Amino acid sequence: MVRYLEAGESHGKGLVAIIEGLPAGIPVDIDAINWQLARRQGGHGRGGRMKIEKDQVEIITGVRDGKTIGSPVTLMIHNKDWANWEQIMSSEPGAAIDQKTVTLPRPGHADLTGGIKYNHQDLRNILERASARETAIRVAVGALAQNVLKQFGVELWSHVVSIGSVQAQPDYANLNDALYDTPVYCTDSDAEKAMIAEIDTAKEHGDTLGGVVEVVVHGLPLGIGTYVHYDRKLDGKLAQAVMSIQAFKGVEIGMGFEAARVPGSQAHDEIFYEAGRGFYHKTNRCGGLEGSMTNGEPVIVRGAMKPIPTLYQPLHSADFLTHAEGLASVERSDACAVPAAAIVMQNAVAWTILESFLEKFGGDNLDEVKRNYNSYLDYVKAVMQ
Ligand code: EPS
Repeated sequence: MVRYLEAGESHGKGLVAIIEGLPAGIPVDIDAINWQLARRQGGHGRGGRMKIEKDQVEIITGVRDGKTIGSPVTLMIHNKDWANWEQIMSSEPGAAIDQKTVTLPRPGHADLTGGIKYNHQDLRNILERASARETAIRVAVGALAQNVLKQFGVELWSHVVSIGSVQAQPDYANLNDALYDTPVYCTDSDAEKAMIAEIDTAKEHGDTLGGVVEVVVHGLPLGIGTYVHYDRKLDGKLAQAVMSIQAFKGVEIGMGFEAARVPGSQAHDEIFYEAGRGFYHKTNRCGGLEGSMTNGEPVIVRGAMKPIPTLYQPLHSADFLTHAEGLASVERSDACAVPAAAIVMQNAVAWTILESFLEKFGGDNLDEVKRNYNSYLDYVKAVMQ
C-alpha cells in the first residue's frame, strides 16, 4: 500500500527518502516536519554534531501547492557537515580515503562485523551508514505520516520514562508540545533533575547512558492490524519498527514484560458494555492491542535504548588490520541521546501505524480514504448498539 526506501551516510551530502503510495490530496505541513526534526536534534546530552546541523527537509517530488499529488514523494535533508567531509566522502575516484580512517572497532557498534561482512579495510565505510544520523530521515518520513494520520484525528506523543538508573513516574497530563522545550522530554520534573545530573556525571567520566522511551497513540479506531497472518500483525510490525532504531535492544507493548510476572486475572482488560457507549474497558494493560489489532484504547509502546557505543573513555578493542591490542576509536558522539530517541521512535511508530491504517482504509486520494474510514466507523457504531 505505502512503502519507502531511504539512503544516506552520516557525513555524506545528505539523507534521502522516496515514499510511494501516499494518497493524493494530503496537506503537507513542512513546518510540522521541521519541528520534529528540531526536536530530534535536542535533549540534554547531545554532542558537537548537533551544533553543526540544523536539519530541514527539502521536498523534491510528489507535492504541489502544499498537497500530495499521488506520485512518489522524495524528501531530502542536507548534511551541513558535508562541507568538512567533501574530500574524504567524495564519490569520485581519488577521494581522500586515507584520512579519518577507522581501524579500531567500537564494542556494541556495527564496525567489526560490518567490516568483515562487507570486506572493507576502513571501518568508516560501515559506521557512516550504521550511524544514528540516519534517524533524521526516518523522522521526516514519520512526520509526513503524522500529517496523514492527523486528518483522521490520530495523534502521537513520546516521552522519556528512564535514563540510566533514574526512573520517572509518568504524568500523562503533561504530554503536550511544551514537553519538548524541556531538557529531557520527561513528564516528571523530579526525575528530570536527576536525569540531567546522571547525564552530566556520565559525560564527565567519558561514559554514555541509555534509557527507556514511550510512545502513546491516541485516536485510532478498533480493528487496525489483524490476527490472521504473521506479517500483518500490528504488534509484530511495531516491534520491528522500534527494534530497527539504532541502539534499541528491547520493546514492550502495554504491560510488556510485567504481564509475564502476574496471573491472568491481573494481566487482561475486562470487557464492559453500556448502552450508547458500546463495549469498553476500564484498564489498558494490553497497550491498545489485542489479537494484534487495535482495540480502541490508546496504543502504548516502549523501547529500551542501550548506551551509545562511542565512549570518550574507550573500551578495549583490537586493530582490524594489525590485530594489535588497542582502545576503540572515538568518533564524536553524544553522552546521551535518549530524548532524541523518543522522537525517533514516535516517528517510526507513526509510519507503521500509517501502513496498517492505509491497509484497512487505503485509497488513491484523501476523499476516498475518508469515505472508507467514515463508513467503517458507521458500521462499528451500528455493531456496538
Ligand atoms: C547523529 C549524528 C552523528 C552522531 C550520533 C547521532 O554525528 P557525528 O558522528 O558526526 O557526531 O552524533 O550518532 C552516533 C553517536 C552513532 O554512534 O551513530 C545524529 O544526527 O543523530
